[in-house]
Amino acid sequence: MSAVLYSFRRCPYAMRARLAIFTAGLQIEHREILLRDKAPEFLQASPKGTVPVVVYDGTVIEESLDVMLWALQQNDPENWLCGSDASLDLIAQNDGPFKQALDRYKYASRHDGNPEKWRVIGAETLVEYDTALGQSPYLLGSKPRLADMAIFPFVRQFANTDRTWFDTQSWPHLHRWLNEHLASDRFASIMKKYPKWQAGDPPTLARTAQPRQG
Ligand SMILES: N[C@@H](CCC(=O)N[C@@H](CS)C(=O)NCC(=O)O)C(=O)O
Repeated sequence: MSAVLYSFRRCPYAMRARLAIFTAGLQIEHREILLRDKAPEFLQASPKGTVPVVVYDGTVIEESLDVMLWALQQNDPENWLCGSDASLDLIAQNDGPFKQALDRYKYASRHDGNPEKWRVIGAETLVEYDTALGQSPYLLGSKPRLADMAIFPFVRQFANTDRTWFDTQSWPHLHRWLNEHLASDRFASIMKKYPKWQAGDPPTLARTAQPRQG
């Protein structure tokens, strides 16, 4: 039986999991979850109730980064795991301080109602990315690595919070990098729309996966 992925299309954590699963070429059963109406089977598998979650052979993987590593350790045709310590450092910065600033910027009314303050804080990380991307095409060199794929869905979310503002910032390298990811066939494949899953539905096998290499 295929592994099951519980996912939500617009969640950046779920996007990074789908990017890795797609690139590893794994066949999975995709179950689309609505965050406001979570399937009981999903909550039973993972009571903390966040997506993405992978379930296979009685094992439950509840963190997006662990899902990426699980997929890529089976097949890593583009060597995303190369230099993974440096990737993990960047991802920790993204998932910690940057994500905190992103949430307080995007959902200001749920926090201190001061989005500009948090936009400035988040932008400090984006300036660092722009500088790195001015020195090499990707965050850690000439090829995309785990960090690029784990981080760009969050930069996308930051950009989309106020696209006009983002587009007028002088971050040419960051704009190039983000646009390249967003325009890729890979991204289009993992953003395919699925109806909300419910128990009893015929399995939806992700059919868009790349063929295995190596
Ligand atoms: N640390 C988790 C975070 C996942 C997460 O927070 N996902 C959000 C959606 S983007 C979620 O499921 N939130 C639960 C909810 O909104 O009910 C991971 O990396 O997988």
